[in-house]
Amino acid sequence: MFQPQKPGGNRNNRRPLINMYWMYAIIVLCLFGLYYFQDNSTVKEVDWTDFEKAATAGEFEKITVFSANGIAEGFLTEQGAKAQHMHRSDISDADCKLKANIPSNDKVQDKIDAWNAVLAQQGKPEIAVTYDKGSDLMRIFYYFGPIVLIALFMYFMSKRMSGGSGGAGGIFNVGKSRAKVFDKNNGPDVTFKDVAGLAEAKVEIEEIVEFLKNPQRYTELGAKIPKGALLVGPPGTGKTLLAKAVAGEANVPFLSMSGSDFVEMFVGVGAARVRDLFKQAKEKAPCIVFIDEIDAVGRARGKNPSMGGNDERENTLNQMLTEMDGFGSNNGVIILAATNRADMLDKALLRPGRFDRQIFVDLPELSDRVEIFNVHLRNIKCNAGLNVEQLARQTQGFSGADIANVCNEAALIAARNNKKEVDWDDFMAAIDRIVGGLEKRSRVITDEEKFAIATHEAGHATVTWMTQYGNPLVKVTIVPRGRALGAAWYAPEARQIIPKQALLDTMCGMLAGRAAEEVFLGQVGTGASDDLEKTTKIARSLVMVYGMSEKLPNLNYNDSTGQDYGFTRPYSEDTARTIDEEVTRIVNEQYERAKEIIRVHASQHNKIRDMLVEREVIFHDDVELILGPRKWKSRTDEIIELTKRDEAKRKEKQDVKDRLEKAQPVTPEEVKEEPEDDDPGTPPPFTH
Ligand code: NHX
Ligand code: ZN
Repeated sequence: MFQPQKPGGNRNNRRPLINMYWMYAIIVLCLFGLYYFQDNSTVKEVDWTDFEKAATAGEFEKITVFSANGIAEGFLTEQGAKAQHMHRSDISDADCKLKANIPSNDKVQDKIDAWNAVLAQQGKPEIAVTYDKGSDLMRIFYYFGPIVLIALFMYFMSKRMSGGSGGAGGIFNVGKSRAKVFDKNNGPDVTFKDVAGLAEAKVEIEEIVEFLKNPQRYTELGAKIPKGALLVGPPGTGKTLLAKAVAGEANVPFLSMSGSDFVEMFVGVGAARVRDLFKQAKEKAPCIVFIDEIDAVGRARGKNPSMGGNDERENTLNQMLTEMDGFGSNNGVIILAATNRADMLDKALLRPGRFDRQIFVDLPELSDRVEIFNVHLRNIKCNAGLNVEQLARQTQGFSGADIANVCNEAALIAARNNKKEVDWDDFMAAIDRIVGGLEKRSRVITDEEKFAIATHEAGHATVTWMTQYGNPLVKVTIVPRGRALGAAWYAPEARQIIPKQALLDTMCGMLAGRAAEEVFLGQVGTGASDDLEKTTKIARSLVMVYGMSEKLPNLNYNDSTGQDYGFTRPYSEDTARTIDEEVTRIVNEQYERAKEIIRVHASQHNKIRDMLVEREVIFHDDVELILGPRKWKSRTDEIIELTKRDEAKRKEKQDVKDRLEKAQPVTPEEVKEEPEDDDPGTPPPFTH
C-alpha cells in the first residue's frame, strides 16, 4: 500500500520501477538464453565399461568431464556415431554423445592418459579433454528457470491489474469498487450555471456543497451533516447533471459509480465492492460518492424467503445499509444517489441517517423549459427572431434531455437543408420527429385508404374540440410518420390534478377515430389498436387506481411499492370480474358518446375530412374556422394570462420603485439638469 502522500509531495513518481514491456523483454531474453545454452545434442547414456570401450576404439573426438557431477561426456566422431548406431540430426546438426558416470574411485585424467597411450600405439589421434566445473548452477537454472519465470510473470500481471487509477477488471480484482474518481484536476467542467430550471433542487444540492466546504457553520449550531441525498425523478430530467455540477463546484474528490456496477455473477462480490467503495471514500474524505441508478441494488428486499429472490442483490444492499449507518463513522462522506423509482427502493435505505433527504427532480415547467432551451441554444446558430417561449410551450411534457435532443435535431434538419441558421420550422420539424418518428411520404396509400384515414383523424379533431377537457389541438395530419398513418396533434395541458371528467373526455376523444369510422364508413379497421390500448389503460386506472367507478368507489388496487404479491392479487375473483365490467362499461359509454358527438357535428366533421384529404396537414386555426371557437378556455391560455398578469404587476412595482429612487435628493448638478428634461409643462418645440 502506498503511504498517504503529503499535499506538497510529488505524485508523479508512482510509476512502477519495472514496467510491463521490460518484463516481456526479459522473458524473451531468457527464452533465447535457454535455447542457446540448451544441450541440443543426441545423448546416449552408457555404463563406464562401454564408455571405456568406445574411447579405446577411437570413437571420441573429445571428452568433457563434469567433475562436480561425476559425469563424463564423450563427443563421437562420425565413424564413432555410426559404430554406436547414432545419427546426427539434420536439423540441428547436433553432436552425438555418450554419457557415463565416472566410477568414484577412478582418476579420470589417468584413465584418459591410458586411453591416449593405447590410441597412440594404433596410430589414431588423441582425445582432447576439457573440465567443466560450474555446471551445477546452469543445471539448476535449467530445471527451475521456467517455473521462476512463470511465477514472475503472474506476479507482474496481477500487479498490473490491481494497479493504475482506472482499476481495470481482471480476476484478481472482482471485489474492488469500480468507481470513477474525479478531483480538482480532472473533474467534470459542469457547474450550477449549466443546470437550467430545477430551482428548488438546486438550492438543496447547493447546500450539500456548503456542508463540505464549511461544515463548522452547521456543526456549531449542533446540526448533524446529512449522510446522503437521493435524487428522484423521471429519466432525462438532469439528476446526473446535478451530481456532476456538485462535483464541479465542491472541489472535493467525487467518486461516481452506477448501481449496476455492484452486480456481478459471483457471490459476495457486490458486497465487497460496496465495502471497497466506502473504504476508498473514507480515505479521500471529505468527498462525495455518487451512485447512479441505485434501484439496481436498492430495490425492496423480497418478503418471502421461499421465493429465493435475489440473495446476492440483498447482500449488496445490506452491506450498503451497514456502511451508510453502521457503527463506523464516515464523516465527511456524502452520498448522492439517483433513481427514477423512489417508491421501489427499500424503506431501510430511505430512513434518516441514510438517505435523509429526497430531492425531487421533476419534469421542467414552462419557465424551466425556456431556461433549458436557452442553455442548449447557446451553441446553436439560430434565427434571431426565434420565439423561445413559444418553443417551450410546444414542448409540454418534455424532459431536459428531450429538449437537448430537439435542439440538436433541429440543427441537423437545418444543416440537411443547407440553411445558414436554424429557424422555427426546423424546430417544429424536430419536435414532430421526436414525438412521432420519421415522416414516411413514400408510403403508398390508395385514395380509399386516404379517405378512411382522414375520416378517423377528423373524428379525433371534432370530438376533442367539442369536449370540455379535450386538449387544445395543434394540427391534424394524414402524412404517415413512424408507425402511424395519421395523427391529431395536441398540446397536452399541464395539470396537477386531473378531474374525472378530464379522463372521460380524453377517452372519448381517443375513441372518436374508431367512432367516426363506424359512423361514416360503416365498418371499422385495425388501425385504431393504439387508440384502444391507451383508452383501456386509462379506463383501468380510473377504476383501479383512482377509485372513480360507481361500483368500486374509493378503492385503489394499485401497488405503488413495486413489491410483488407473488402470484396473488390483493382482491377477490368477484372484484376482478367487477373491475372488468366497470372498465368495459366506461369504454362503451365513451364510445357511444363519441359517436353521438360525431353524428351531431357530422357536417363539420366531413368538412374537416375533405380539407384533410386535400391538404394532408391542417392546423388549429383551420379547424377553428369550421367548428367555431371553443366554449372552454384552455388551461394553457389561462396560465399564460396569469404569468402575464404577474409580469405586469412586477413591472408596475419596479416602476414605482424606480420613481421613488429618482425622487430622492440628488446632487446639485443633477438637480439643475432635471427640470429641463422632465418638466411636463414644457411644450414640445414644434408647437411654437
Ligand atoms: C399498420 N399502421 O400497422 C399501419 C401501417 C387508423 C388511420 N398496418 O390512431 O396509424 O394501422 O389517430 C404509436 C402511434 C400501431 C403506436 C401510432 C401502433 C399506430 C393512428 C397502427 C391511424 N391516429 N394505426 C391513430 C394508425 C396502423 C399503430 C402505434 C401507432 C389509422 C392510426 C397504425
Ligand atoms: Zn386514432
